[in-house]
Amino acid sequence: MSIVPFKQAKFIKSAVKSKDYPDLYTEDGKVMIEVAVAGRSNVGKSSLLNDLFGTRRLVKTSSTPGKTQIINFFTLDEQIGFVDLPGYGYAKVPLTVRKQWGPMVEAYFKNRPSLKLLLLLFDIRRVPNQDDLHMVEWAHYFDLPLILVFTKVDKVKQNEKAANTKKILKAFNVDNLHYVHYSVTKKIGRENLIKKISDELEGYDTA
Ligand SMILES: Nc1nc2c(ncn2[C@@H]2O[C@H](COP(=O)(O)OP(=O)(O)OP(=O)(O)O)[C@@H](O)[C@H]2O)c(=O)[nH]1
Ligand SMILES: [Mg+2]
Repeated sequence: MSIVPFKQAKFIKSAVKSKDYPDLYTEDGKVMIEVAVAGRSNVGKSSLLNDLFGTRRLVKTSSTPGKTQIINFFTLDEQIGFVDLPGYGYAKVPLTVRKQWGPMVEAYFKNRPSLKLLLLLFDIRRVPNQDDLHMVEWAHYFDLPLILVFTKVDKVKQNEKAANTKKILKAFNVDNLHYVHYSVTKKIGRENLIKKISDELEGYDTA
């Protein structure tokens, strides 16, 4: 069972600095719990959010990596906040913007007590790099539960999917890492991810 219907998503605002983050409350006045989506540039963060929300263009996607450079806040069913974090690791993004990324994301983790879950997206065809490992370390440092989402699984064959999964989990070197395989194009993983998110957030006072 899902804790919310996953039906009605809204874009709230974009922000860089913590003073500009929105104060999000549920209808009955409780602080909304929040889920953030992180991962390398072009991994499919914005596409996954649209897929989860059942929207096509609410979250802006692009075939040009580095599209999302700011923190974008959404609400789902007036109950859960969702955040599309800017992707990391794209060399063609201007240096000034890349320099801003670390402090921006770190400040978000630090200054957002309502943040209760991180979805870390990872392309099933890649191997984790320093930035990816750093992201996992941050989640641990900030005591943030983490779900690893393998994206674009439509791009690999079944046996490759299994082999890559094993290899990537080993590289992340974290015990009991929850993970889900996902494909927006082939419609794989949505139900499973919703279930995992719901399980993770169930203890919090939402609905
Ligand atoms: N084949 C395939 N392509 C996908 C999938 N998900 C996303 N893509 C494509 O990957 C590209 C990047 O998707 P985005 O959702 O914009 O990626 P992002 O992580 O938000 O990128 P930044 O905002 O630049 O960090 C787009 O061309 C998408 O159509 C998937 O499941 N399968
Ligand atoms: Mg994006």
